[in-house]
Amino acid sequence: MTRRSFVTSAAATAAAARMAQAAPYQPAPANLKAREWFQDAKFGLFIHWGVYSVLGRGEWVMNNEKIPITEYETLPPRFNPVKFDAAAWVGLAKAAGQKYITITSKHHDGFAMWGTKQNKWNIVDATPYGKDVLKPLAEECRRQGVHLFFYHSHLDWHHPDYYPRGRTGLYSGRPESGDFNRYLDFMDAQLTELLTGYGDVAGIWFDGHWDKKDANWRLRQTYDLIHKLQPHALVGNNHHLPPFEGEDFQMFEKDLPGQNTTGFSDESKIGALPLETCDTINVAWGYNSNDKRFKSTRNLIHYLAKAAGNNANFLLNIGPKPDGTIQDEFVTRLKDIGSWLSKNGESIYGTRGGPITPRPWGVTTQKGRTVYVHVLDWPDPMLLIPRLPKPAKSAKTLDGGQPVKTQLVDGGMLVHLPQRPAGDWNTVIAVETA
Ligand code: H79
Repeated sequence: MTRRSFVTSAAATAAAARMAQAAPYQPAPANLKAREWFQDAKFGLFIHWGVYSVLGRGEWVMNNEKIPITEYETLPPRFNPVKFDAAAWVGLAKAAGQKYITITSKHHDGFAMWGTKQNKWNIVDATPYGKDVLKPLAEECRRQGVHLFFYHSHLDWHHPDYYPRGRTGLYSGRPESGDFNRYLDFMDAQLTELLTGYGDVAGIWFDGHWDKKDANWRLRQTYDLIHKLQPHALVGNNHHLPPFEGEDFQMFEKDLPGQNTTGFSDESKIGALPLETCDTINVAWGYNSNDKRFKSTRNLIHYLAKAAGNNANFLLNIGPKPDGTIQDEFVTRLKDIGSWLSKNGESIYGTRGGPITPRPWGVTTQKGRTVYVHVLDWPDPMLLIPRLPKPAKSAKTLDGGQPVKTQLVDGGMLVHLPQRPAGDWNTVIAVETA
């Protein structure tokens, strides 16, 4: 081979490799519109529900307690959620002021909460309940005007073709063999069912990629399939990494964008896509009967405001009980947040992060010419904030409409705060600017 022909063939190989790479993802107009809707919606209900709920020790119980598949398979016969009421669940989300629901279609245990035709490891074939729960939920969401996302685990502790295995699910007792591409075909077939049998799906929320960070997940192929079936569907992936090509939003788990209190958000640099952060009301995602560490309503409202002030949505989780009911501690908190939103929602819905970046005392959001100052933690009657980009014309409290005096001073703008009742959740000052 001459030198020249070597160079030519190397260049040809490189060109072929480039051709083989997927073209840059071009979101459809419907997808771009859905992203705007998503950012305006701001607040969603996360639901972790599966056969693990029976044990009441969270959704990681199979992995954490090293339960082999043979034993774990005794759970579906005990899962009979006769009190499941889709209308009540969607009604609760609405009462909380939530605009969308993201529910586990399949968590890491691989169990499908709908009547998948791809295997028998699903609610229709393996439980005494024998009914698809995603279908009535999808119908009820449509009826009540709530958008529906599916949380879908990449990781699977039950499927024999999830092989080679990753960092988790190592005690399931599966044979040490399997065909990962066949597993991915299975997953794409399941996703096709979800995207063709349940009406409009707002998006797919992936999780578990981190189990095998370096595997070839064929992400782009799966993302393209989703966008082909429903162009508006928003794809997000909780891989704790910066967004990959083909994704439509970026999420953070138990951390505000840019924070890393969990220890696994360090590589999730904030990208250009719409943002979402998710968190729990107590600690666990799936039902955990011993978990009494409930966050206060105040804390949750603050988190919602902080998410909005960081230009992100808040997806707040509940883990319903195995009988289909939702524990009171969750219901009361959700309703209290809804009551705060009924008076202060203007400072959350349809807003974007405000002109003043998040501060120890609180955050700002904005919509049009209005800047919303969320006073989360400030005991004194005066608050000094940086000058706004445009001069303030007037200011008032959002709840009650009490006029609020603002005053330009050296070093910023003084806000004369109204008297706030003890235990006040979040006093919002709406500042009209020129
Ligand atoms: O569905 C909920 C949880 O079950 C799931 N995501 C939320 C939305 C979740 N899975 N794992 N985690 C949450 C915690 C993640 C821990 C990790 Fe790791 C640290 C992943 C990678 C580093 C655990 C430890 C898995 C591998 C090492």
